[in-house]
Amino acid sequence: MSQLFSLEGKVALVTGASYGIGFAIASALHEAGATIVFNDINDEKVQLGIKAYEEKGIKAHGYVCDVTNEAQVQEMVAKIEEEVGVVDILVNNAGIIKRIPMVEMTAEQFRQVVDVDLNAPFIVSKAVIPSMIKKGHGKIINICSMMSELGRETVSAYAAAKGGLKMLTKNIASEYGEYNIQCNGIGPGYIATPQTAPLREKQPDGSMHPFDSFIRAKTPAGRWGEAEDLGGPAVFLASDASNFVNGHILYVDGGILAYIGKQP
Ligand code: NAP
Ligand code: GCO
Repeated sequence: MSQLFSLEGKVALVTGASYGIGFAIASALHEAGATIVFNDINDEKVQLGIKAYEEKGIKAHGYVCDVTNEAQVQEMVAKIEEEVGVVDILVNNAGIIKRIPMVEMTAEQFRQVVDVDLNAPFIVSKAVIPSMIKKGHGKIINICSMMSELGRETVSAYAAAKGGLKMLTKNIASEYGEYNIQCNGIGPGYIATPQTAPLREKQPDGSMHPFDSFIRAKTPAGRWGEAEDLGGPAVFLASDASNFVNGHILYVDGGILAYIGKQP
């Protein structure tokens, strides 16, 4: 059974993985035996990431690449194939959010979010699939969100992108399943990372942020998720243990989607 979850001999590319959820997922994939490749948008962040991986005993291969830029992505994937090996596992993790009331959001701001959160997973998946087909197998994991299923105030662009990412996941699964490529999603709940730090900041009087209290009441687990909570699900979807799982969004949310919420 342990062999089913082994990633020995596999090359895993995790986008935007200098820290946060991507870093935690890459660390878990390494523990299962994968060789880790990651990118970030500038060399400073890539170097910070390489150092952080080294501190965990992981020799990660870092590349500077803006995942919204198709030429940069194609060049990065070609370099990875030359310097490390063909990408067996792709985790489309890089993402941004802009919390702005929709009627105050500019079209450019909307486009920026969709560009990173939806267009980029298309661009990077398109870059790695041909070699996966040649190799006869591949795993693509798209990091979706609660907002792939639910909306809330101020996150219109993000929800539209993550909803689209859910359907892109299902379409890649449909179009490339015959080549033994499985494409699935992970839908994290509310995870304590830099992206959600503004939602957890203590109030001036030292009290909890209202959103912090709200999420704890909406989560049966009664807590925010840790990035490390996503490692096991990622190893499962990256391994042979999930070879007949395709087009599925695995929600790792402490039960938020199942729960009406604690009575105040
Ligand atoms: P984060 O802390 O903001 O990290 C995002 C990462 O993506 C950073 O390393 C960032 O690099 C990178 N990135 C952004 N734009 C990029 C681009 N154009 N090219 C390359 N890298 C880029 O976010 P996180 O909380 O770890 O979230 C990671 C993923 O999980 C995102 O897709 C997010 O939507 C999703 N997610 C998060 C939560 C949560 O509660 N935290 C829940 C569900 C889903 P820089 O630092 O250089 O900008
Ligand atoms: C927000 C949060 C969420 C989380 C995550 C939940 O402002 O509501 O940032 O969007 O990041 O996507 O799954």
